[in-house]
Amino acid sequence: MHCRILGAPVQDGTGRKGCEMGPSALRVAGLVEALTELGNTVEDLGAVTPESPLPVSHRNSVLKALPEIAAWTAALADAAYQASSDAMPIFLGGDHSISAGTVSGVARRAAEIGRPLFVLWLDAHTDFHTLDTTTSGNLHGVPLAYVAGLPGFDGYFPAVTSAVDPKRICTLGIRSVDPAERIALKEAGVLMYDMRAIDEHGIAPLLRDFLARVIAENGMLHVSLDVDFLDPAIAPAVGTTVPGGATFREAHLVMEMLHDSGLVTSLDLVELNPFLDERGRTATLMVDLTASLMGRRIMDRPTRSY
Ligand code: DIR
Ligand code: MN
Ligand code: MN
Ligand code: MN
Repeated sequence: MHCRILGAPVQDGTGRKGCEMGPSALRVAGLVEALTELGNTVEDLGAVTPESPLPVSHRNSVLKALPEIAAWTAALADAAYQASSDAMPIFLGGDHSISAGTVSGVARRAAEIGRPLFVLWLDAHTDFHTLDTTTSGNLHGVPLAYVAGLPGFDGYFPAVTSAVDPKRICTLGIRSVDPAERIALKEAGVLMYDMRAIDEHGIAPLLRDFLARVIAENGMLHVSLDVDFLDPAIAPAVGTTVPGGATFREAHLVMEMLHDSGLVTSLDLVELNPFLDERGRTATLMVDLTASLMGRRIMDRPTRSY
């Protein structure tokens, strides 16, 4: 696989500073080396440069850094579209607001190729607010609603040229949903597997069902991995920890199944705040999970195993 690494040092989408160090920490933790060892070719394109923020005001007065995040979204959408021409882009956040740009860019690419884009959202949160419904004002809470084409972003964020069909979105690991998101998710028909579903059924059958749908439609698959998908006990370096997250083995199993499926065409690694880390352990875990997604395994398996 040919991988293109793009840094997106964005931190204005959260209420707290530190995510701008995310790309550096992932590089220091050995991301490029891990990918190369697995036989991939890696092109590190460095950091994307945001467009100039244009002043805007919005009726929702709690919104934070709207011009800045809009400018990043425009630049990242362009960069993602370019980088996905003939390679697998890996986007290093930065907070989760970067996915407004990364996913809309790869969605434009998928539409051009003529294949449907599916999105696997690995997160404690659903990030399905609109600019009107967010009560925290943190724009890392809106990217999934934006790429799904929900109304209210027009005139603030770049126009979405190819929205992702909400029915092709699977959120997994969910354990924090705000009231307005709950309503919007249901209305849109987003597939939601919360922690209870994982506890009751196991994570493998849930993911297997979703991957079967991607295969059935010959889809492309974007994976967006938020650090807080993981349990805070193993991944403390994130501003919005929620107890009861995915275990080390559940997370690796997801990554190994994704690798075996051969379906993943782009990846976000987001919300890492190295300032909150214990000697880089969360960055190292994120790199190890990426390695599992890109083919690192304990033993070879006799059969197709997802
Ligand atoms: C909450 C928390 N739903 C909000 N969101 C996120 O602020 O909108 N935390 N994404 O990581
Ligand atoms: Mn542009
Ligand atoms: Mn998120
Ligand atoms: Mn989250």
